[in-house]
Amino acid sequence: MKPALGRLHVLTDTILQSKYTHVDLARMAIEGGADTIQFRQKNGTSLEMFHNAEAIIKVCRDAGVTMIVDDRLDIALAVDADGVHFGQSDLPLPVARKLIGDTKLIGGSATDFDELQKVIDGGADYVGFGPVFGTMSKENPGTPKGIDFMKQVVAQSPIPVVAIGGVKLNHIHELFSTGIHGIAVISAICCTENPTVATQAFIKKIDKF
Ligand code: TZP
Ligand code: MG
Repeated sequence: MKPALGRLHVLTDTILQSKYTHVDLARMAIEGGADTIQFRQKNGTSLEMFHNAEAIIKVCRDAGVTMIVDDRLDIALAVDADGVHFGQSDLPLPVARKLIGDTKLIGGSATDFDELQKVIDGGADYVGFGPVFGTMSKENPGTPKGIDFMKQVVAQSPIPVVAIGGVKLNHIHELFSTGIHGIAVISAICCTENPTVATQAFIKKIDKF
């Protein structure tokens, strides 16, 4: 059986903030109730990434939380992560599937319907769709799609939709009302004084759905 795809994916980030390490963020988010951690390290050496991923997978395993690695299939394989998340310019999804196997999760990012179709056709287990709202956390994120657009995405998608981009606490109700499976968050959790408390607040609202 594949690992569970959580409803609150916390993406670790040490570029937008430097108070907490990737591992700190994973630990704090899990303490707050996050059910999926996406290790997302955009710079540094492969060795650093490996060590970070090793520490995070341990924390996740101890807590029974799903751990996905962004971009780097090699790191995901090296630590036996639960899955990998790819953008449209990463390896083709069927190639990733061949390498990582059927027992792991593959997520693919999409910003429009063409990209959504590619993610579906590529055999992904879920799509990360966005940006739903304005975000400063990614270079060239594309135009914010808004709630009505997300309803259409959910209607078109045979695989679970994880909404990403500028998601804040006050969006939870209308966002989950579209039928999305979950959300993925960076700044509203990682860039707060206390990521554990921020995660708790998200989980409390998500749990109502
Ligand atoms: N992909 C689309 S928007 C985004 C990514 C990785 C950034 C999400 O970060 P934030 O801070 O939750 O807007
Ligand atoms: Mg990527």
